[in-house]
Amino acid sequence: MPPIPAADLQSFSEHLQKSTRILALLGAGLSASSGLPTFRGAGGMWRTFDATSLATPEAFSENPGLVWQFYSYRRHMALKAKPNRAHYALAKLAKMNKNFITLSQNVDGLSSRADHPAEQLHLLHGSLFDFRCTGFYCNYSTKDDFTDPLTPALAIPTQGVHPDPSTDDKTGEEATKALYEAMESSSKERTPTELDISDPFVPLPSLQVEDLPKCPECGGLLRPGVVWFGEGLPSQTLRAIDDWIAESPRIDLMLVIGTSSKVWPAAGYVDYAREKGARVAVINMDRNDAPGGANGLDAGDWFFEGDASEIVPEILK
Ligand code: BV8
Ligand code: ZN
Repeated sequence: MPPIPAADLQSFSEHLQKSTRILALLGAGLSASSGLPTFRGAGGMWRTFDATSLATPEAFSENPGLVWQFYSYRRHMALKAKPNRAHYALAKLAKMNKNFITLSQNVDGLSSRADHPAEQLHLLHGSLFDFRCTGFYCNYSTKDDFTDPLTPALAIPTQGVHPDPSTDDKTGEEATKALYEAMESSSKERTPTELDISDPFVPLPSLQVEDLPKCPECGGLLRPGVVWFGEGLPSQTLRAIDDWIAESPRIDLMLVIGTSSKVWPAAGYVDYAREKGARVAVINMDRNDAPGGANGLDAGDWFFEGDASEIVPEILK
């Protein structure tokens, strides 16, 4: 990574010291160095599917088995991943400054696992580890369920052998375990974006609803507790953020880290911050993905080019 220009680092650090009200918007690029593929980079494909086409209520109602395999794969990947230095640096800043809040688009749970204070971390798009019941009259939901696999049929790899849940036949489990170990060892050599632990050319078994996670209260089908495209963001989260913004006429600094700023309404928070006087610091591998594009930054803003896991700890120290 090229060194951060000293003048930028200095002017940013001076402003950071003077800032109290700070807002951060996090995207998938923050977790890239933890080995989790981003949405729109090479990793934005899962098997032969475009990830964004599976993150919709329509995809789930059409083929819940396929969508659950997609989310089970991402849960598995997120559980294997570890928070990186940027997650920890942001958590440390939050502990030092109660007036610093973080809006994360990420559902991977890594900021929480870096001990980011929960009351200062707003998950705009939910979490891979939360569930909701799809039963019309049922309000069952659960948080922070890290079981993997959720059901035997969702064991990874999802093709080939998987234990027959209706019998106590252990051979399936042994074979899956062996496959798992073989896959684990092979995955070490592969870079994160290529890491697709289920071979895209082996058709996935079509899972029936009975293979999928069920509601313990009404027996209905559970869904991942994430916000799909076309769904509203959690109103309680939006209200908490609006209250923080309304608390004061000022926002001193906004950090925009590892996001293509293409998804709304998340991307819109930069405008709110600017309206309240914030200077904006963008950390991204690609200047074109700065809010408003390569020429979208104001005179007092910063663009730090490179890997968030290296830059964020550097500029926040
Ligand atoms: C809604 C959960 C209305 C699921 C996700 C205007 C206003 C409101 C809505 C819209 C609007 N215009 C369009 C819409 C519709 C839509 C939308 O935004 N579409 C886009 C594609 C145009 N928005 C919605 O549907 C939202 N809902 O508004 O509904 C409504 C209101 C009330 C009632 C009913 C309905 C819901 C959007 C939420 C969708 N769910 N995730 C899941 O994860 O499976 S979004 C998904 O994209 C992820 O959360 C992801 O985080 C997010 C954003 O992507 P990024 O994080 O930015 O990731 P990306 O890959 O794009 O970019 C990575 C970046 O990192 C790149 O810039 C790259 O250069 C950089 N990078 C890579 N490596 C590194 C790095 N940077 C630093 N270091 C590195 N190492
Ligand atoms: Zn239910």
